[in-house]
Amino acid sequence: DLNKPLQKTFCFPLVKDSISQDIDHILEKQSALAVDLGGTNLRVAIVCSQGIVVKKYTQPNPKTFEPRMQLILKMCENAMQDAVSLNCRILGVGVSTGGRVNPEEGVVLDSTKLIREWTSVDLRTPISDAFHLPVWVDNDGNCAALAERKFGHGKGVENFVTVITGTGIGGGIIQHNELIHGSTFCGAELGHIMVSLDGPECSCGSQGCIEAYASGLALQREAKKMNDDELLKGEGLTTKLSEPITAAHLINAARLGNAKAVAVLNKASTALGVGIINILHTLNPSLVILSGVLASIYEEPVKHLIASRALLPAQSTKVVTSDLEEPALLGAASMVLDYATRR
Ligand code: ADP
Ligand code: BMX
Ligand code: MG
Ligand code: CA
Ligand code: ZN
Repeated sequence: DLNKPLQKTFCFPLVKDSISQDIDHILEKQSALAVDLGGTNLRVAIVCSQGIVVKKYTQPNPKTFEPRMQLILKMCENAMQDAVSLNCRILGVGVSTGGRVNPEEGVVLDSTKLIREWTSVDLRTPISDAFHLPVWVDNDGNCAALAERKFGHGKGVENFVTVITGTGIGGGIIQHNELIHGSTFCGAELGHIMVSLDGPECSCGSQGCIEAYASGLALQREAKKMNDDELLKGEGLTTKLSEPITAAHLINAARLGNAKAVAVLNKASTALGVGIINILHTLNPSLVILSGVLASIYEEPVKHLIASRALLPAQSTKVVTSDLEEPALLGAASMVLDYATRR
């Protein structure tokens, strides 16, 4: 019966071993090891070919080079071991990282203060030496775009951009179905679109970048200032909070009607929206995909701003929030999976 599922135990005694090996092979899931290095977190995951995160490991991204390299290798080693028992066959390693990356060489060319000691770093050689696997590396925002193209709202969309909010703001551009890296691998650094001549200092060393207004770190900076000035306290709270203050505190305060918190979020949304309009007027994509922890907060204000301030033909640009859980990780995996399934 051809419709019966394959059964490992059903086989002819004489050729049992070769058949069961074949079936084991069929049942093995073609998978990728994915790594994502951000301003806060270091993540490793086993991702199978359908884009499902089978297992994920998260650690704080170490502040210096040596411990960071060691932790990457250690986390990958653990994942490689787990992949065996999960019956996942790892075809290669995909690395997503903050910073300007030369993907042809697998090298991080330079990075902002968000990831220190991360300049002229060859990631391909040590990882491929350790695991005897092919390694792909690209910028995290670019990886997020690859994930949207393969698994997300970007499927079948010829021209789209994605903006991902974490500690910083990452960007990725798909033009004619392909990533844009630019002439010196500095294209699609959308977080550093400047929307004011002065404005808050950015971790890149400049001022007025959208990242300096609207990133997780920027909102945390504002939340801390408000807490110091005793302006973060909400209903029934009379003193300063002593716990570590994050962007989430600011968002919470705004939800509770704290006018100052609302004003800070409005400014952040406006900066991001104006930045995105600049992207629309440069590339004229048909779709903008927002992702990361703050995406859903920014979606409506960004749409509103486009409707009121973009040039007429750009006003039809669709803006959506990503439905992918981990775009950068999934994009890192997609570099492996796309290569492995190429004929
Ligand atoms: P990265 O890739 O930069 O390491 P993540 O995507 O893991 O970062 O996001 C971490 C950032 O998001 C931190 O700046 C953190 O403060 C912020 N963050 C985490 N959870 C929340 C939340 N619930 N609301 C707002 N910000 C958050
Ligand atoms: C910074 C920059 C970008 C990155 C973005 C998002 C570095 C180290 N990072 O703008 O390359 O895409 O942050 O990164 O130069 P994340 O930390 O928010 O994930
Ligand atoms: Mg990130
Ligand atoms: Ca980018
Ligand atoms: Zn900047």
